[in-house]
Amino acid sequence: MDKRGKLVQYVKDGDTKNALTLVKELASEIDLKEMIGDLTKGMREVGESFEKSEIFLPEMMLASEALIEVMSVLKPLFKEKGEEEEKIKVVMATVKGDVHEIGKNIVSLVLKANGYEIVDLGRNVDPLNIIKGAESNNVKVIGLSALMTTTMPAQEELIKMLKDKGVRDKFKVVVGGAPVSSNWASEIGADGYAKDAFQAVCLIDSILKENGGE
Ligand code: B12
Repeated sequence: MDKRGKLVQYVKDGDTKNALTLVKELASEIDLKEMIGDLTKGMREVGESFEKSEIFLPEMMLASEALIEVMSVLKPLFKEKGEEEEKIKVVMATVKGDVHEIGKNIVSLVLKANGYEIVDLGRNVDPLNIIKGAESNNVKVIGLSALMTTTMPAQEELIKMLKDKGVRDKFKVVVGGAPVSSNWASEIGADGYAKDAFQAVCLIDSILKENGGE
């Protein structure tokens, strides 16, 4: 197994100590995009083992802690673009009832590195608070993460609320998370879906371009 494979394995095993040693060693030679792709895949495999009862909640928690630590080492490698110019603001949140935040945090990091300003509202956020956050920060885009089939409907709920309040046109709503798909996005009337953080940048860039070349 190469070093990248080993890092993913340490994370999956929740072996934070070895994962940290290795990621520090790899940090200068790492392709961030591939690394995050590998780690995301690794964590989905952790989820599959959990589902099959091969591992239990404490192991899933250890793996997520290891990934959070690894991400804190990788974070400084994401350099922010466009320091001076006025940045387009994006609100990011994990929906109500859902505490999964690693994916949202990675999407936020990668968007930041690509010139967006992120207003991170956290996890388990009530749709009304997401709308309030979007309005008060004057954002153009709302990004909603949902990691469970049971919390995906909260993405739909938010879009309905925007419509009911007559402000649907003020925001572009993009959705993501492991169980989310482009079909789901169209079904609930979202403006787009991206399967990972890097595609999220392309998606938001293109939506905003369509919308008047910003
Ligand atoms: C780590 C993890 C946890 C951690 C979360 C820690 C944290 N601080 O975030 C802990 C241990 C706390 C946890 C708890 C639970 N979990 Co959990 N968890 C996972 C696991 C293994 C990995 C998630 C993850 O971090 N992946 C790594 C990141 C990088 O990937 P990602 O989130 O998919 O994000 C990428 C893309 O999806 C995308 N993306 C993400 N968000 C967004 C948003 C936008 C706008 C866009 C464009 C893109 C985008 O970009 C990201 C980066 O490329 C998943 C398995 C899986 N299939 O994902 C289960 C999983 C999601 N959990 C599951 C369950 C059941 C639970 C619990 C209910 C367990 C329990 N009995 O308590 C609780 C949930 C409590 C709650 N109310 O939320 C189930 C959900 C099943 C379902 N109903 O659909 C899963 C699928 C595991 C399984 N197969 O059974 N979990």
